[in-house]
Amino acid sequence: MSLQTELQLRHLPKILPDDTPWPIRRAEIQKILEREIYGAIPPAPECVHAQILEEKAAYAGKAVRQQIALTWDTPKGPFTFPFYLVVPKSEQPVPAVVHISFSPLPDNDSSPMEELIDHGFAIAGFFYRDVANDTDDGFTSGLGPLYITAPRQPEDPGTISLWAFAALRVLDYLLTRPEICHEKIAVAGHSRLGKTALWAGACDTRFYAVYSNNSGCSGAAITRGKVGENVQVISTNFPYWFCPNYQQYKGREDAMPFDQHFLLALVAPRLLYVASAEEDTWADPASEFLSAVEAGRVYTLLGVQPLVCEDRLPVPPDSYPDGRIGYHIRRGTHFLSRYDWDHFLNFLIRHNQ
Ligand code: GTR
Repeated sequence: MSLQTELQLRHLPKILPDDTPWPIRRAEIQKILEREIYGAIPPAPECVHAQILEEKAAYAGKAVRQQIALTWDTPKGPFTFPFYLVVPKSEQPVPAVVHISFSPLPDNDSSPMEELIDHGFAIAGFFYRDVANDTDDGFTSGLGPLYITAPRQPEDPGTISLWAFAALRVLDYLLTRPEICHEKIAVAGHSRLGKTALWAGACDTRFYAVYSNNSGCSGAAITRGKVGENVQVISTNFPYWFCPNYQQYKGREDAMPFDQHFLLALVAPRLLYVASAEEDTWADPASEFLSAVEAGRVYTLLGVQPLVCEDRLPVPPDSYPDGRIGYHIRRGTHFLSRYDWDHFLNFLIRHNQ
């Protein structure tokens, strides 16, 4: 079946319904996603303050690794959280990736740090639970009580917006560091943190590239016709990830005035990379891929290359790095692997204008 036929079967709402200029439509789409699914990311503080807690030469002297505490004023007092920054030694400013991470450690199963810096990238990573717990605790941890007042209102942010907010603050700080190339800071995450990376990168155009790995339902994957996880399941199991309004679409995906290709389209014309895993049927590779194809309409409108791919659903080891939307599918299960990082970083290097 051709991709156009696959997409027609999904009955998606149109990203570009009429002649509305893209900047206006873009703002509308962001508002829709704020109102209906994630809640708006809180406003930026006036400034962030950084304290370098520890600094070491690392990885055979190829890089400098720092532990940094970042602080800013919230409406209810100061908030501080730690992150690490690993910068490869270089004469020139280096590109960087903000990694929203499942681990507080720079090196872990999903972050082979020496390999990442060998690609020439600095990595700034933070542990998402240092920002807000990943439990339905009534927004009593981390940033929760500082930005959300009980009872939550229909459009109040969920934890995806709070985690994304922290990524934006790391970005604020990286923009003060002379060893970092300020025009080349990307944001990346896996699974629920892939959803978070997409939302952070969609909302903040200072990120030049956005990477979602296996982000699935309410992330990259279009919801209409999706297999595996759906809105009913995700909004029941993880209501706190989203704004309360999202609950109304349980079992009513067809009533949503959006689908997830809207989220990907907000990244246009910047670099977007979506990765799937063959056995990750909960996330649904086909729905992640079709979303990337459909978001390409906006890339084409803006005069840049969308996803460049075969006219069929992907199978491993398909890898499509040529357009400004890149995609790969690998064998195996739900995981952020070395293979995934390597493909993503090589995609950025390939598009290094
Ligand atoms: C699952 C959830 C997915 C995905 C995953 C993860 O339980 O259903 O949406 O985000 O967690 O974050 O690993």
